[in-house]
Amino acid sequence: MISMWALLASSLLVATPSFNVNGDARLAGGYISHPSAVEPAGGGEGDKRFVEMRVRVDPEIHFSSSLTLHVSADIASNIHYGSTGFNSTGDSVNFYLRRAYIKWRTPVGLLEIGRMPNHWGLGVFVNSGDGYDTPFGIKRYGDTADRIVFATKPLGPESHLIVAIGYDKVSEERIINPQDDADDWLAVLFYKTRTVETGTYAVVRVQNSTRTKLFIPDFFARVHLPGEAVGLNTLRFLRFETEAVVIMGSTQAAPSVNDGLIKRDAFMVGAAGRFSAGVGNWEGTVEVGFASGDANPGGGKLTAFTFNPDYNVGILMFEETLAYLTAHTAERVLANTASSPEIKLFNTRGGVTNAIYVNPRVVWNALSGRLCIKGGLLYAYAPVEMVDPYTSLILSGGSATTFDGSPAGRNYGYEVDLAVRWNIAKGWWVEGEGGLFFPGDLFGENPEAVSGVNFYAVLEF
Ligand SMILES: [Ca+2]
Ligand SMILES: [Ca+2]
Repeated sequence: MISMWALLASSLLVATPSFNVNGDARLAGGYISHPSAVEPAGGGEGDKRFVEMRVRVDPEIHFSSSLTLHVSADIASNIHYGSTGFNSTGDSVNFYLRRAYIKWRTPVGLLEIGRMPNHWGLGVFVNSGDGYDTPFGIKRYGDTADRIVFATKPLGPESHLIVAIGYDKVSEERIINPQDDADDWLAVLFYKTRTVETGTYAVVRVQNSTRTKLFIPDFFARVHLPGEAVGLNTLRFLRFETEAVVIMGSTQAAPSVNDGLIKRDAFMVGAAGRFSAGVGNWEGTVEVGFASGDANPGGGKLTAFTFNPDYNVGILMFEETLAYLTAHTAERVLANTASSPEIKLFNTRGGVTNAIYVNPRVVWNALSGRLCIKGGLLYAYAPVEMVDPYTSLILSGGSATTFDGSPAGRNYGYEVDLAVRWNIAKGWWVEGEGGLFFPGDLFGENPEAVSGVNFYAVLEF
């Protein structure tokens, strides 16, 4: 231990620190129609319009070639008008220090300590919220962990296998009581070459105050093959990516309506897979995904998995409509009964839950990459009936009903999306996107179509 501190001290003293800043400034806005048919029992709030702005700076201080301090702060994050779509995260802040952590490259591995981004695989379970790589929409949340983690290559610095172990204090994750910290113990096994990345991130989560003990293994794989590798010169690349996560164990930090605090078993499954191919200026992707549901959302076993809200699928179905309806439900259940505060977990914040979906997409790049046009189709069906805890447990005394009080259904319906991006200069772009969503019986009786448009102006530096 003493030699470790001596090493740290020497790496601090050898060189003069250098400094660089990354970050972005963005303006986003949108309009979403809110027809009366897609409306929670008790009435909705009409059409949504919003304009929001954010400036984020991510400075890095390099004390030496092996020791870096990473900081991330939002210096302005404001809603000018309205709320952020149906999916209301309407907090306005002037300065918020999101992250600060050190990365120390020791002779035996990489040590990271502090408040750092939490991300794994495709971001289905934990998602840093960084960057602009979602097919539609932008990321608004971002996971952060108070963590100490050590990563090393046990088979030598030239080998492909990475092993990491770590410890987190978590406070903003789902499936814990948000009023208290939980402990996460994590282990990662990762194998990486130029064409293949694969690994498993496994978490053991403990929260004594809520008798929570969960085991969460999360598998990820990505295979990226250049066209020549498969003997097809017209093909630019072929790519396959997948993530699959299971949450199992038991907890008392569970949404409950009129049941009091009891410990529940949990078994939840989420998975996504994408197959992509690039030919000339075209890129095609077929994405499929699965999130388990819970036909008894206020009690019994915990079985609903909700994707991370920064894993965007489409523009309207999950991102806006389901987010809006589930947020309303959580608020109303809390206002009307002595239910546990974890009923808030019913609010998806835009994440995919209780769904099997198919999302084929196509991207066309023109004018040497200046113009980018994206199109997508989204169809989803629920593995179990979508039961709304407010209408079913409070208004209709236990019969399985959906958001408007009609019998619970399983068809999400389908959505058509289109986006046009103009790349003005490197890291500087504007984009407009629009969607048309034809909801199925999962949302109620004969729901009308929902339409929406968003625009983004982003400057990354
Ligand atoms: Ca249940
Ligand atoms: Ca989202």
